[in-house]
Amino acid sequence: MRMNYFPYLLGGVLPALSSCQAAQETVEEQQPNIIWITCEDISPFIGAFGYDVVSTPNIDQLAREGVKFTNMFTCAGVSSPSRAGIITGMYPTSVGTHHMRTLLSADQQKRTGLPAYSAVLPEEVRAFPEYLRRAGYFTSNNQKTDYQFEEPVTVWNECSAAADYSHAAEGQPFFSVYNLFITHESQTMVQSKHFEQHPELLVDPSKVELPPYLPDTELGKETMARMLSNVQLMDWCLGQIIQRLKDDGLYDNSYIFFFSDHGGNLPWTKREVLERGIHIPFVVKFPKGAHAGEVCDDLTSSVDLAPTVLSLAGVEIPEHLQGQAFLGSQAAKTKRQYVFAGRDRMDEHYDRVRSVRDKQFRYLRNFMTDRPKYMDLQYRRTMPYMQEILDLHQQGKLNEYQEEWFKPTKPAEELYDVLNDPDELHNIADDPAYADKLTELRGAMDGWLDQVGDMAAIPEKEMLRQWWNGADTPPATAMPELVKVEGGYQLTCATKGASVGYKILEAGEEPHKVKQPQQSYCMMWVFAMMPNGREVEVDTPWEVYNEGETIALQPGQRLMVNAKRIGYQPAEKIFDIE
Ligand SMILES: [Ca+2]
Repeated sequence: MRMNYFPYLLGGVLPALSSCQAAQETVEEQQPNIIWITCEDISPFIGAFGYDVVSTPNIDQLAREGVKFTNMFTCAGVSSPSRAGIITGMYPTSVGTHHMRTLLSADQQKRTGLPAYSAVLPEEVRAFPEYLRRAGYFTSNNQKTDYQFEEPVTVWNECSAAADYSHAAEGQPFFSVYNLFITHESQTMVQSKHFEQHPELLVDPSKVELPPYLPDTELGKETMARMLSNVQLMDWCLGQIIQRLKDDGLYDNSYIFFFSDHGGNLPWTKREVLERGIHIPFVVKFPKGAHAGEVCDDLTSSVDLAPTVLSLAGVEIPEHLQGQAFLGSQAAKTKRQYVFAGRDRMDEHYDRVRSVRDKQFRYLRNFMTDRPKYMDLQYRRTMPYMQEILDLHQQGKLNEYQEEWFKPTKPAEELYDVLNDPDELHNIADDPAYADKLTELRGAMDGWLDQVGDMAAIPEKEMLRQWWNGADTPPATAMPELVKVEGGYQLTCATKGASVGYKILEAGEEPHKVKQPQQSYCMMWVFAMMPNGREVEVDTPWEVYNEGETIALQPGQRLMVNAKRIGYQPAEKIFDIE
């Protein structure tokens, strides 16, 4: 049986995709500007990706003027672990950022019995924008982080609802991220009032087709139509940012990435390491219209984004990064044969699933076979459609595909032919015709787990105990020391892996905030109805301290210093210069 929920996955719809020119060329431009426009929680529900129930003219235009990547996957099907992989270039399962989420709310702490914590990353691991800053880039993030750790002050020049490329110094290259929040799962439950001019759904529920693993009901269609309406509103937001870049004369010479932080966001889609949870829309527009209109079907992973940006920026990719660059002068010589992903605790429920996918098949390994695939998450139960699915399950009204979610146990292994069965309805792990493929993918997963490790082998509380040396709170970063040298001052920090930032204050000056106009379509804009142009208070930026660097300071000036190893408590101090 063939299902064509995503029609672009079927052969013959798109021209043959054999080679990806873009990935094979080196880029001459030195320190280009790089802009990321990211959205939340969506599979490729985008016109340019063959999903024509929605109207996404701005993204479609970007895809026409750039390269469309049809095989991009995230390392997790949910925000925090996925975003941790993106910002570090490390698999979440490898460094302890795999549980959703670590910075738990007070309510979640009560339900899990866990404290809110920042993952303690290996000493060498950094949030990659810090490498760009060391190379002279201005970096800004507007504004969601959700990295599974509180980032050091050295990662972003600006991280707020006002963070914007326009604050870079004259001629300074920039890496600027804009997160568009409107397509988040929460907005499928209760739509933002931000678009009061569109009280009606922008997508006709009668036109949408629910996937076969979800019950076909009026409420289901309305929920999907609302999700798709939000995709259209997101496209409008993206269009506003593109227009600003054009008005500022930056569009033509910049790299512009568009992608979702993972897939979803209907029930049984978000949080899964299936196509519907980790396959994302992904577009890269190159400077000067290079490669316009090309389509690349190479397998790419979100863990590759950090090394790819470093490669484009001409910054040497650190050895420890687990992703591989697919663009720029340091692009990997060998293309990926597989992409990998994991699913672990979601809110108050544990699971442990690992996924490997090649260009046609997905293999899943379930470590917790004694539990259903369904997780009874309190948060998701607030979605009316989820309630309806639970009611239909109770009444025995779900079909066999839909009921699969609620079976009390799950098989140890699953295998899907995702090209011919994109909804992953038919587990062929026991089919002798696919025994060779099963053996191959099993081996690929074993190889990956051996190579990068799997922190989920350790219970979460034990992982914390080891990180925190048995204490109830994280270790503290050592207080930096200021040393007078010829020509100025140098800083040292005894904690290995600490990032050190500093600000120079004038005599008598105290740390303070400044006002900047909001330029955002992120959480505060969607949740709090904060209009753009309104002034928000933000911190003044920190400089990144490079080891061995001498800072020139005058008597009377003050040096404010902040040091932090990721996962440790920061150390902050103001030195008065005599
Ligand atoms: Ca998300």
